[in-house]
Amino acid sequence: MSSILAPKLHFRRLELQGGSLDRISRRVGDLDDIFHDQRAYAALPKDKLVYEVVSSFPVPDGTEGGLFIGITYIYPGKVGDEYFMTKGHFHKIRNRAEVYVCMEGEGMLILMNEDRTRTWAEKMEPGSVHYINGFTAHRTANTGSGMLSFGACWPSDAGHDYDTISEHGFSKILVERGGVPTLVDRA
Ligand code: PAN
Ligand code: ZN
Repeated sequence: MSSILAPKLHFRRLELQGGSLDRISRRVGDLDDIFHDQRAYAALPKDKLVYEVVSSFPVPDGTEGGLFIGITYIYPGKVGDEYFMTKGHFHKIRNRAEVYVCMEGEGMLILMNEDRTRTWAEKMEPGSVHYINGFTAHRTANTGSGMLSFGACWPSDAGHDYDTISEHGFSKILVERGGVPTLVDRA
């Protein structure tokens, strides 16, 4: 007789439970090359939390055909007029897609094609589901006054390419203009 296990990912409880979980905290000091306003960035305490990621890896990293599951929690805040956001990445294996499901808060999923000619955004709200095509860089920004939490599911062989984004950035940034999140060309 097989036992019935409680789900490890629970959207309504906003948590992953049990098993071996990987936890990453990203603080202001870890994000020195992503925000455009370097003066505002320098004024923030380096140990201030910007986001946390809790991930479950049911199969070894690099396994073809498996899936990883994670929850990202982004704190509310801004660096100058730019919202707190994730580093952003392409998948190392470029054609690997991903799904995000927003659980709480307000945010924007910022997407960019591989040759950087197009950057666009999708609004995230509780329950919204986002299909991220392969070959597409992705990052999320918290545009609200509370936490932004979302679940993610991606192929276990996708890998993360952060270097391309830390070197070149996205071609547009998401800033507040008159209280409204607005994508603008980088100066
Ligand atoms: C997500 C992201 C998570 C944190 O799980 O890894 O939101 O963003 P960064 O990895 O860009 O810091 C995902 O897209 N995984 O593939
Ligand atoms: Zn990803």
